[in-house]
Amino acid sequence: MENNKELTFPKDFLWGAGTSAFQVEGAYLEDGKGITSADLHSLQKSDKQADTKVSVDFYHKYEEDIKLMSELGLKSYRFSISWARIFPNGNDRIPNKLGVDFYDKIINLLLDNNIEPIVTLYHFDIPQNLVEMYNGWASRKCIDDYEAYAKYCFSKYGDRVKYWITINEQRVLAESKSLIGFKENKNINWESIRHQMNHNMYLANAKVIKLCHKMLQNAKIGPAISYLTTYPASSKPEDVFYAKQLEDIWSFATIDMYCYGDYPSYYKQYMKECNVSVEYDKSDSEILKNAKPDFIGINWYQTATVKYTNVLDKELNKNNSLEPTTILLNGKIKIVKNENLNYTNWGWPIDPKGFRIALRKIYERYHIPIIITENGLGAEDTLTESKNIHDNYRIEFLKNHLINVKNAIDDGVEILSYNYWSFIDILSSSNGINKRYGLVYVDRDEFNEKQLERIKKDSYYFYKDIIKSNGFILSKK
Ligand code: BGP
Repeated sequence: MENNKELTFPKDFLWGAGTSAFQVEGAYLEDGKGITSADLHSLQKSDKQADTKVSVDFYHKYEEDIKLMSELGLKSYRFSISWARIFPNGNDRIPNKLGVDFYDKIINLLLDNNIEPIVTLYHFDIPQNLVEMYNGWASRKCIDDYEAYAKYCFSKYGDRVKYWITINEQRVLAESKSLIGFKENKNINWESIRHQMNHNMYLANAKVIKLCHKMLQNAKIGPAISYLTTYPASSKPEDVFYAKQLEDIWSFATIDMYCYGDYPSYYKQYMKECNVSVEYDKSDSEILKNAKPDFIGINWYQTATVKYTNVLDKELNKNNSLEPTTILLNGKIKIVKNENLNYTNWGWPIDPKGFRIALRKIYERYHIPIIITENGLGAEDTLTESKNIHDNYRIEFLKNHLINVKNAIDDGVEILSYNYWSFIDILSSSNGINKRYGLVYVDRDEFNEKQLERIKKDSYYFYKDIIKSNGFILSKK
């Protein structure tokens, strides 16, 4: 481990943890909530893994869970509001009171426990009715409905919520038909419409940032992106170029659009290569250029090692992890194993030094504050007879990644908050409950909910000590 200088973090650093509505709440149709694309995405796999019907039932257990957050000493909790709890059909004239009250209680309880709410407005779960009505983000109507939803949330919770996240990982959404909500239609080509959906989400993000700045002078708002940092498989120029190209196309083009309000030329070139284009006019350009995020939310898990192959095989590997053999960028590249790194049993490399590289790259390119909105380890945990979880692997992950967060801060990167993913075991977007991320274990398995008992893992106690010492104990490890 690198020699650790003083590891005390900035005094007002927000030590946090995160979840998202569809992955933690359950009660998927309770108290008036409408069904969402994320519900359907999860219900499609109900025969293989847990789904959003119950998940870990935060909807009924939030008081117990927020008490656990308080005991942990959290300074922030990143969670999402489910659009369909507020407006069950996505664009109802009257909000759903029981849904509105639920988030009111969450926010009040967090603040009573000195925990800063960091609220994501949209985390993969568009109300399905909007997909049925106009194919969701394929239509510009979705921009208006999302803006109306955001305006309601700002008016209702803006007196207490200071940190807002517009959209979680829109580029990832625009690659997943089932998560984004898309109705197959023989007249619509997915490859081209998904770029238009992404464009409409850029417009929605910009309009809601502008609205937030107008309505809530003291709030900070920004998007959260999935940032896959890349390495070239060798010093061969084509490996180096395509490692850059993947990072640019998948991550920097998105942040370029958020921060500068236009597609960078390399992205326009890429769209030409893909024979796709997006319809946008002068008014779009003005909207996009006039909305600047106050921070960038970074969801960071791994690095990818990129090899130029130029094979035409577009076979993406099946279980949605970037394991070797993943072919991307129109068959030009392959993600290969990095012999210098260990891997999780879901094929994700563990690369804490890569985290420091990632944070430096983002900050030195955009020079705006960062909130780490997600960083964590999905693993199969074992509950012992004496009801303990000795997750030393997660403690190692947390320790080494936080040391590199501090190194990045010492390098000059402005980081406002670190939100470990996830506070409590949640539904993985792709792999059910057994891909456990939580600091708190939930005693259920894929098909048997049991009592959903909450059990603190060893990593919970480790993180608690880190928070208590404001990171100082990391230098003693
Ligand atoms: C991010 C999502 C999170 C979470 C995380 C882990 O893309 O924002 O919601 O799902 O990935 O990925 P997974 O759940 O597939 O293990």
